[in-house]
Amino acid sequence: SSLFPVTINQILFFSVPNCMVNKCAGTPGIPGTPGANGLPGRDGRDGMKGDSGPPGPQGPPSGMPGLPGRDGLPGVKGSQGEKGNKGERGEPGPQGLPASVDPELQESLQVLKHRITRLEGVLTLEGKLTEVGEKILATSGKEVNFETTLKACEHAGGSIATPRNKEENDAILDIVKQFNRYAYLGIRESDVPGEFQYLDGKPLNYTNWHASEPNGKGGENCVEMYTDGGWNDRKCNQYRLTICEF
Ligand SMILES: *[C@@H]1O[C@H](CO)[C@@H](O)[C@H](O)[C@H]1NC(C)=O
Ligand SMILES: [Ca+2]
Repeated sequence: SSLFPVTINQILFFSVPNCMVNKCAGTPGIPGTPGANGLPGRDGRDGMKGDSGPPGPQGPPSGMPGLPGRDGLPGVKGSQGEKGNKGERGEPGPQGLPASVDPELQESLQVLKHRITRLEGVLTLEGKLTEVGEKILATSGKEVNFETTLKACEHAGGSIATPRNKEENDAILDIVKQFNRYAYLGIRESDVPGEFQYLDGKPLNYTNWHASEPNGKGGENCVEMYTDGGWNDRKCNQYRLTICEF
């Protein structure tokens, strides 16, 4: 803005003709002093938009809460809970066929029978099992007293061998001979000396006493089988071959 007055002066100085009037000779005058500064000019056009500034500080937590964020990743599986109470009994199922006409059941029975027959064959072959009528006889091969024999047979789910006829006596005898050991029988002296009975107190309907036996007269309360199949009354504390019936 300071150029403007100078330019005006120069224009005035040089544009005034030296000889426009009658007398035009003489020396040019000294240029005048620069005029005072003019008024400020008008504002220029707006400049280019500047870059955005840094984010401002976080405001006070007074605003409304924002919308909930998205669900996070699923967590680790928890441990198993406690067992619940037993539920109520359900409705009965449809009625099945009678066992006698159920083909599946009959088939299973045949398979079982066949298996058991073969197992019995194996055990019989090894001398571990003797079948006589409805009974199965077996020995542990151990010699123990009468009380222990009773317990051992009961523990195995059977009872001490008790011959109720000649056939059963012979079957027990087979085992006695095989081990060449006497065996106690399931027979005991009753309260009447010299009178023997089964362990359930019922009277004997078969006996095979050896000659001159029983002779204990109340002093021999148990009965053992000799290796010829004959019976002898004997004290109960002897060690005899354990033979059970099932
Ligand atoms: C004795 O009775 C039983 C049944 O209690 C029977 O199995 C057995 O064969 C009978 N003995 C004799 C010799 O009749
Ligand atoms: Ca005797």
